[in-house]
Amino acid sequence: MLSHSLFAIATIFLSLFQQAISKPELVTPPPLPILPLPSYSQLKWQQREIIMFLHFGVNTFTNSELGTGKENPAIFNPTGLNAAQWVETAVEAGASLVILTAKHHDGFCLWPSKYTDHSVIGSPWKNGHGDVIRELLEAAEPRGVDVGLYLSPLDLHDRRYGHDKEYNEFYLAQLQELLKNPCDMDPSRDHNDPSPPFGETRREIVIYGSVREIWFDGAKPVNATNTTYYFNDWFTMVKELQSTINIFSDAGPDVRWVGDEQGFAGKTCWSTINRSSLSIGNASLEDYLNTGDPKGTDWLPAECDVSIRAGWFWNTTETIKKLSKLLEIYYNSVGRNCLLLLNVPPNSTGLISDSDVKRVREFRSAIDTIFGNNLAEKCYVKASSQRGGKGGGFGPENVLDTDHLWTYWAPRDDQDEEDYWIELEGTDDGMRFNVVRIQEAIGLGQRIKRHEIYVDGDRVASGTTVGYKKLYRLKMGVVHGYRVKIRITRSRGVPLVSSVGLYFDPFWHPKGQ
Ligand code: FUL
Repeated sequence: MLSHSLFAIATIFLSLFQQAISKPELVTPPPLPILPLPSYSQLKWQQREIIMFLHFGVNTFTNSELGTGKENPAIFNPTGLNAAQWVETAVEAGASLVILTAKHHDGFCLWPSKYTDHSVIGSPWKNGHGDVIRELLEAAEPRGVDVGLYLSPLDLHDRRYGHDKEYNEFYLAQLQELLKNPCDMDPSRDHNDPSPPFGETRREIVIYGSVREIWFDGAKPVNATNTTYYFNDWFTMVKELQSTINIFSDAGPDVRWVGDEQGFAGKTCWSTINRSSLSIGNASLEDYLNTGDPKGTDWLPAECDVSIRAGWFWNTTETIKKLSKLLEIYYNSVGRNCLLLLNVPPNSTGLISDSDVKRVREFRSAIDTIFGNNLAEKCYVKASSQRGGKGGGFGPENVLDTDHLWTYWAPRDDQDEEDYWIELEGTDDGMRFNVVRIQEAIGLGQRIKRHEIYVDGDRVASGTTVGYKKLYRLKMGVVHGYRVKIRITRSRGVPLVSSVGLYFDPFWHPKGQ
């Protein structure tokens, strides 16, 4: 009898215990990622969307795109140089990073490098005491704008170019000058604040602080002496000096070239690619760079570099791209899962010309107008299924919040679903729009391979990759409808959609509309 009671009490305790430990299982965890994944710095980079390039140097004073290396440093005299004006222009463009040509192919250095005389030291500007990099860093820091540097591997001036060991030593020395962190020089400094003093003493010690991107250009003109670049040494040194920096080159390792200088990514554009198939300065790879590779083992997103003018350097004759061209570039770069690196070159006075500033303002204001009113926000949203059921944290309503990375709609992955879809239903009046935005939760890998968009049952657009951001300007122009359905028909694993938007773009007039 006693043993029966003891058994009953033990059973009650066991079931209470089981209930207690089963509770946490109610919260459904996120799905497994699909590799490769972005690094922390690559994710930060991706969210910048627009960054600004500043091509500036002796070419600015010779109306030339490609210097010879024989320019006299005395021609460099930007008497009105105002880096704060460059930074302000970047802010007006909505760019949070500016990348300056510290040295272009002609070898002239915009900082007082102690390894060469071919620099601002030999220029009348500030009597040879100037330092453009320091001025840019000092102007950018208070405005919360980050700085990146372009250090051309090709150097048409230096006599060591063509002698592999000597040139690579020289190049690495310049990288160390540019990327050494003040905290490492003075342990008493706060490591979380690697800010000024910048460029402390001319030629003695030049220390700049945080640099967010370094640009290794792939150009090697045929008539230049062949020189082997020790890329592995360079990349390793860069990461040693600045662990969170992104390294750009044709082949990464953090950001890849998009394969053209028009600012256009491929209609299909994967952030994944096989780095082992890439090499720097290899023209036959342009198509592969443009589209990426769904089977790629490396996360290496593309940056689309393009100039607001015909050339990279300011000159006296060139015209500026029209607003409609800049918007086309935006849709074909940012709207195709890439970053837009827009070059806005300072002139020979050392200022960005008024005409360029005006166009940059128009461009930003147009983007803000187009994307300022998301009609999807007023919609009721439903989906084919949802991970963890109602209240599980992965519902379709997540595509309407402001987090475009870590909250997302996830369908169930325990069934053989043929068709994943999400549907937005507007109010009684319906919606008038001509732009659709779709974003993937890329923190868990890029997945979508094919998708289609329907308005009230009619297909209005279809495409392949989505990635961080996919933008469609509808070919038929403005549509009026009540229900917008996005079908994902092919995907690596289940698709994870982080955001959807519907907009009216007043600048989009296809076929004479
Ligand atoms: C190219 C260079 O040759 C151009 O001068 C420019 O700097 C562009 C961004 O990259 O390869």
